[in-house]
Amino acid sequence: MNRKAVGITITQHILKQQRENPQATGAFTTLLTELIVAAKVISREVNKAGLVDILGSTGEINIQDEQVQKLDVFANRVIIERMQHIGQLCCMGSEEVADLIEIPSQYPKGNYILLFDPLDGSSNIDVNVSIGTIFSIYKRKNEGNQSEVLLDEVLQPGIEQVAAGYFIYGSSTIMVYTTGNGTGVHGFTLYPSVGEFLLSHENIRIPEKGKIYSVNEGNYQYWDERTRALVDYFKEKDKSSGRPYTSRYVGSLVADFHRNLLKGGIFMYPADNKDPKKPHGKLRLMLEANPLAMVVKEAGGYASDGQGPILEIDPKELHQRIPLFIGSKQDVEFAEAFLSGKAP
Ligand code: P6P
Repeated sequence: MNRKAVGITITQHILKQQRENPQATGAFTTLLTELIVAAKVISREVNKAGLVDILGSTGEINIQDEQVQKLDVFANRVIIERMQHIGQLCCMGSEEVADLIEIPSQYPKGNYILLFDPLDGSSNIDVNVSIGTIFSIYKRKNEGNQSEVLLDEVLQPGIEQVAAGYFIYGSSTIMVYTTGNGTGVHGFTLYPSVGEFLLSHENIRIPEKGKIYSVNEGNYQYWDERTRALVDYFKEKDKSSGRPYTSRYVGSLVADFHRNLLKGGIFMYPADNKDPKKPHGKLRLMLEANPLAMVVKEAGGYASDGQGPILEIDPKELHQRIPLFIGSKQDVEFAEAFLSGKAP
């Protein structure tokens, strides 16, 4: 019986990209490989969360003013503890930690900056909805500098990312990432029996135009008039433009984004006046919008804050929030034109 070959592992894929990059030193390969180990550990805990006392919240409130889930804390700790000793990072930034995370002095420093949301969508853990880890990798501006990293070295526009992607812990665990510059977007599915991520979605391209809109319509009363009109537009009946679109909203960014990346459509988290502390919406520029904007751009899509490209925004704070319109290029460009008054 001819046994099916295992297929291309993520390690083989990363090493192939390293060989194709003359400047590569192997540092990035080491970084991504260790991050993948952290994701495997998180995936194992997420998938057995219902069986052990790791469900529910810790009773604390995090920097985002949100209930901290036990798995959030676990995922954050796994990534920090695994990544801090590999000698490739000069600092880290986490959605769960207010300030930059320094590399302890006993470990060598590197030139990469790792920003991450350890477990996005964690409020869905207890109801078995897909959740995810989002990551964004930058290079330190003055490479080789062993001095402490200053925040303004980290606050780079998304266009400067050297890599970005996410892990989605759902019916299966999938890793999607890109290193930009035309290298494409690739998806790898974790085979627990092999313990490896195997190439399952080679060169993902998002449809130019979709039929899905994703937004929390419960916030309708908190949006401005233009935003309400935009969402109403996607619900109007007009065969020539394929409307009404289908509404799909999981309430877990990685799940909503991943579905639209594969099927096409637009995800929106507009600014709202629901919480005066969050006038620019709920999602974070550095830790959610930028990495997903890099992925979607490399897959042929687009990401906007409603006025212009997410990737060109000059960040002011590590936890800065931003309105997000992301997905199929035609749909997001239309939304941006509509919101900035340049379309009907
Ligand atoms: P809302 C989950 O808490 C999250 O950060 C994202 O994963 C998700 O897209 C968004 O918030 C959902 O927010 O206000 O619709 O519940």
